[in-house]
Amino acid sequence: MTGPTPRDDDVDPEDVVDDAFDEEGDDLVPAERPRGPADAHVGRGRPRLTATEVDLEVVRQRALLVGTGYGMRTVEEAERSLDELALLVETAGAEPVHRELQRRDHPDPATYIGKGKAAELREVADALDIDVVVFDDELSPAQQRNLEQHFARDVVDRVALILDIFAQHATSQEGMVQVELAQLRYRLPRLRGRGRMLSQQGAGIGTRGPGETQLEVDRRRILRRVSRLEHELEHLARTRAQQRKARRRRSIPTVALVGYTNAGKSTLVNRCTDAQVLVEDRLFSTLGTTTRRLRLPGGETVLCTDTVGFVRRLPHELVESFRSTLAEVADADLVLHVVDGAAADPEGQIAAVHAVMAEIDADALSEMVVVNKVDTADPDVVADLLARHPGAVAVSGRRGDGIDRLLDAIGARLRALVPVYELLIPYDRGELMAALHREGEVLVEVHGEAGTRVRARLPDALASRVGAFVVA
Ligand SMILES: Nc1nc2c(ncn2[C@@H]2O[C@H](COP(=O)(O)OP(=O)(O)OP(=O)(O)O)[C@@H](O)[C@H]2O)c(=O)[nH]1
Ligand SMILES: [Mg+2]
Repeated sequence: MTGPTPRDDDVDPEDVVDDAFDEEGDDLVPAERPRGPADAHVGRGRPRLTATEVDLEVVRQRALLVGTGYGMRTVEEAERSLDELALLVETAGAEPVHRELQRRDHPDPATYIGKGKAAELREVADALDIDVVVFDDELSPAQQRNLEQHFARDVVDRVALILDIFAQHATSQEGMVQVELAQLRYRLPRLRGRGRMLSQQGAGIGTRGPGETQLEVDRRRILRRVSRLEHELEHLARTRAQQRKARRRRSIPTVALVGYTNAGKSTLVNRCTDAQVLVEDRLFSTLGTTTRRLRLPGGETVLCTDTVGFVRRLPHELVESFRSTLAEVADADLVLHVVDGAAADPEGQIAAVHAVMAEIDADALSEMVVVNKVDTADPDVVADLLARHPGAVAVSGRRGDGIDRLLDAIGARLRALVPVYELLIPYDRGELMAALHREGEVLVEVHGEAGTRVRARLPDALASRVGAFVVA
């Protein structure tokens, strides 16, 4: 790993001199190296190609996109979903060559799109020299198998595509374990029929018991690997939980940025702190988490966490595997929900994010909607979003509009979250008064006969320490 040495999370906040401060060693920014199309074959020691050779790394796979808009109400919604699928395909490194939207209320159990449509698309695939057929909907293992036979090509569904993107982009140790686990969980029920292929990749002599089929051997091997990865992840999750506990003890409020992928979360974190998180105009630039210290205009310090973006129908396997990363969100004091105001359907993206939040039990958190990209968004759309989401703030992470207002709003929201207590502190407990000033926010202080009457906002840890002096 390159880059600065990660600092111990347990350090006293006062000891941290600069504002930048990475909590997860393996999420250090330089580890996420910049990527680009030309990057695919750089640094692999690949010899120069001769004129007759073709570098398959450079020739992009040609993809045929198929959607049915199953479960969607309108054609527009189905079209948008296909647009997004095209972006996902590009992000995965393939080229969307042709798209086909076939409205269907009930998927065909054997082929999803039905025999007739499948035959028609086979011709299209042959004519356009297609390498891979990508379905926008989730296919059952049997459907996928049937379709692969029918097309005589790879058939991939949205879930597999997203898993593939995550696998390509994960750079942190935790991220890689999480993605592999999600892929194995996805593959397990799809093993049948592919069993032989998998086995040939690595089964050694003597691994097969008497009477045991290839499929059972594969299953067993994958299950073993799954349990190893789960174990590893548990260990990493424990470390993370300890870091969070330490943070709680220090009672530094945490703010987590969530939002649809490409909404501009990393841009905002970079703008508000001096973080240098990778920003790119593509889906899933960020897969780990980066936590930075942020000083608000009121002088308070908060920790600000940037993390992985969400997408419609994020595979359940991924949410499951990314639970420990997403726990950073579930544990935050305030969620900044970044919305791309220039997106085709911002409200749809908000709903998709809320669906994932509910899956990780983070839907009860205090949330502030941040409408981003006001520099390019339609002002009417922005006004609409602000009206629909009370307390929302409009900003441009790129240009800097509205950032001061955003920081003020964060401060106000966090202050409102901390309960106010009335206390009577005896004069001989000067150390408690000092703690109230240091760790809480003293609103009123009146010196009386029995001691000092204080009204103050106190974080939980401090409130329990001075609990004996609380009056009515
Ligand atoms: N016009 C405009 N573009 C922006 C703004 N903020 C971010 N962007 C662009 O939007 C793209 C995505 O930005 P990121 O900050 O990487 O988005 P993200 O939400 O972190 O995305 P993921 O990590 O992929 O989920 C980049 O091309 C940014 O330059 C903005 O205020 N205005
Ligand atoms: Mg990002």
